[in-house]
Amino acid sequence: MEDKKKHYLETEIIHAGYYPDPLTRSISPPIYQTSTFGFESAEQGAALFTGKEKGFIYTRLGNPTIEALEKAVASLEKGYAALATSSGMAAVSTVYLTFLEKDAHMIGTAALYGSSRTVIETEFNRFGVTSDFVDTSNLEEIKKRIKKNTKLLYIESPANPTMAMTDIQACAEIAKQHGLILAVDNTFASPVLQNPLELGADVVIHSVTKFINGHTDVVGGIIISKTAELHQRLQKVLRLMGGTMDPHQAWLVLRGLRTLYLRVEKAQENAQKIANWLEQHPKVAWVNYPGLPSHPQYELMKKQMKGSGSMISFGLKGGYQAGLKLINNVRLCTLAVSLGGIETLIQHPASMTHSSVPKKEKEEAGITDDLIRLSVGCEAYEDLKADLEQALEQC
Ligand code: LCS
Repeated sequence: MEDKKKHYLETEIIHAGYYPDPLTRSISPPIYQTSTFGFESAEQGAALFTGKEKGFIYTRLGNPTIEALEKAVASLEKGYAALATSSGMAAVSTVYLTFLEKDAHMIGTAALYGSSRTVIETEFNRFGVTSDFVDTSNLEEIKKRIKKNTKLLYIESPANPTMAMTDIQACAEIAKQHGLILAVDNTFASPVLQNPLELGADVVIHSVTKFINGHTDVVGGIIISKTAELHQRLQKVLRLMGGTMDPHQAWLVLRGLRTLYLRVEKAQENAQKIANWLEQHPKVAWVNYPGLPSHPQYELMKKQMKGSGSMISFGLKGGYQAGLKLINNVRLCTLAVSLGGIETLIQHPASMTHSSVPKKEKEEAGITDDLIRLSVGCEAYEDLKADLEQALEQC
């Protein structure tokens, strides 16, 4: 039986979306590794397809293991329902395909994850979609760009990799006034630190590759909708386009999810200490971390987030060349893209995660050549600090 009582978030993360298996009472949900489900009769098959009867048909259309993950994340994000996808980009593209149409216009955060921007500018543009990627921290920039054909306001907060934040509640008001869908990529915060649907967003997406899975061993995504109507529109597109998740992938993500609270808490504690230390370091020119009072939106972080997370971007006084030396000399931190795992990763966005964005647009978005991005993991702070210190000595 599902326990309907409201629990603390730590408890919810461990139990959400799981009903003990009725056959065996197994604690871990079974992996229904099947592409299809048999029908009891021709009549039942037809009833399942029309929706008169509820049940599973074919894994692209739904699967119990995938559904367990979807229910868990929908509950953590306080949404109506969720749709798990094969990658974070499948979640992003499904949102674009659902809410944009031929000749539609969208407004997005300039410092989006590189591919979330590039797919609009180089693929959706082939169907007449136009876009303005602006500094969404500045609400006037958004208001200025709204046109008759604007359909979607798509924001990332904190943004990858600048850590710039956007006022989600204020964006929800703008979206409501102009009849736009507000979609928020909540990957950097995770559902532990921020719930955009509660702040008025319509749709939330995550690359579950990052914090939700947390173990750097799965690629996946998820879309959470505020209402049944939005969920059904997204579900129709996802099922037709086929970017659905696989049951084994869903099981791994669900396993990772159960420790999300512990991981976010530990990584955030490390990140705050590292950001404080880096800010004082003589070789460091600047640090962008929402938990530092020097962050331009420190007050906004306190208003809309429950914590400042574990992503940091910073630049060295020696600029680009010094940054490359730093990332080439770390030993415990790993030079790799991706983020939100238990291990600390470091990378250079301008030449790696955001290399698909043209240089001029990158600079306008604050993705400068000296910017180094650090995804702080769950190791001992002292070990991380010692590693960064020895690498900084060589810069
Ligand atoms: N949204 C955000 C904020 C991301 O950071 C990423 C990937 C995606 C969506 C796409 O998710 P995926 O398809 O990769 O699961 N970000 C990456 C990054 O910063 N480094 O490597 C991938």
